[in-house]
Amino acid sequence: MRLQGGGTSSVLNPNEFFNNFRRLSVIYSFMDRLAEMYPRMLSIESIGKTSEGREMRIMRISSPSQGRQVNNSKPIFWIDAGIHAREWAAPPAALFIAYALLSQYSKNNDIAKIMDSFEWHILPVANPDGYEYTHTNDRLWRKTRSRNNFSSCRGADPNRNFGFHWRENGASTNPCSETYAGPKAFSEPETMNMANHMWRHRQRLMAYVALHSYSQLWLTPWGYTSDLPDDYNDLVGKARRAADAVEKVYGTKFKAGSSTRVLYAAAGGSDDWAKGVVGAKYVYTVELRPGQNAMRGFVLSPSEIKPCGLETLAGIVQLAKDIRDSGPVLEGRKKQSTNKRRASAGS
Ligand code: 0X9
Ligand code: ZN
Repeated sequence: MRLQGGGTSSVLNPNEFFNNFRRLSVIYSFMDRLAEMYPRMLSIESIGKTSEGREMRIMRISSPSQGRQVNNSKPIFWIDAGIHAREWAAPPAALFIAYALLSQYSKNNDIAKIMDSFEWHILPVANPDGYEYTHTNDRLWRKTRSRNNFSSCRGADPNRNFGFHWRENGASTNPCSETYAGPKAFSEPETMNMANHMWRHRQRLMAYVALHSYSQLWLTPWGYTSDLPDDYNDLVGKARRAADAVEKVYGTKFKAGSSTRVLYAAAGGSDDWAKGVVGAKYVYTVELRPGQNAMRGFVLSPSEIKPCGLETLAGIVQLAKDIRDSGPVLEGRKKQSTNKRRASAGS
C-alpha cells in the first residue's frame, strides 16, 4: 500500500508525518488536517481531559452512509494506543491505520469492506500527559502524571487502573512503582474518560484493540487470571490469523495467547474491562515491535515507524474481515449487555 503525499513538505503531509515521532500538538494538527482532507469520513471528538488539562481526542472514522445503512448502527471497532507513555511504536501505528482507512477506502477492496462494516473509534494517544513527559523529561516514563497524596512520586499505571478485578493481581499499592494501580479504580481521568466513552457506546462496541509495545504478541483476555474466557478459542484463532497476516508483510513473528498465560497476571487492564464489564467480544492487547529480547525495546528507530504501521495495519485488516465474516454477533450482545451493571466502573 503506497502512501499518497500531499504536495508540500510540511510535517503534516502524511508521507512526511510518519518519518519521525511527533509531539502531541503535531499529532493533533495532523488529525485536524486529515479531517479537512476527508470531511465525510472523519470527525474528531474530545473524550475529556487529562489530569494536567490536555485534551484526549479520538478519530471517528466511517465510510459515508450508503442506501439504507445508517452509520450510527454499525458495530464499533475501537483502537487505542500510547496508554503507556514510553511505548512510542503505538501512537504512530494507530495513526497509520487511521490514515490507511481514509486514504485507501476508494482504492482497496479490503479497506472498503471493513470501512463499510464498522465505525472506527481511534484514540492515538491515550496518555497525553505521560507522552509529553517522555519528550521533555524522561524518555522511559510509563504512567500518567497525576499527583499522589502522601508521596512525591507522580502518576498511576493506567493499565492497572480500570475497574474490573482492580488491584487483585500484578499491581502495586506503592505510588512510586511503575505498576501503581492508583488509589482507587478510575482514579485517573484518562482511564475514566476512556471507560465513559466505551460505556456510552457499549451496545455497539464489537472489537477493542489496545496497542502497546514491545514483545510482538497478540494477547487475549484474561489478564487478571489464568482462567480463559468462554470464547477463548474463537479469540485466539482470530489472533493467530491476524499474527499470520502481520508476518506476511516483513516476516515479523508474533505469538498469540492469553495475557496471563503468555506474559503475567496483571489486573485492572483496559482489555479485561472492555470484555468483562462492557461486554465487547473481540478484545486484544497487541505488543508491537521489537521482539522481547530487544535491548532498548521502547526506543524504536524512526525508520521503523512506517514498517511497523504497515504490518500492524495488515493484522487489523485481517481481524476486522474475520470478525465481519463471523456474522452478526451484535444482536446477541445488545440483549446481554443492556442490563449489566457497571458494578466496578467507579461512578
Ligand atoms: O503490563 C501491561 O500493562 C502490558 N504490557 S506492557 O509491557 N505494554 O506494559 C500487558 C497488558 C496485558 N493485559 C492485561 N494484563 N490485562
Ligand atoms: Zn504497555
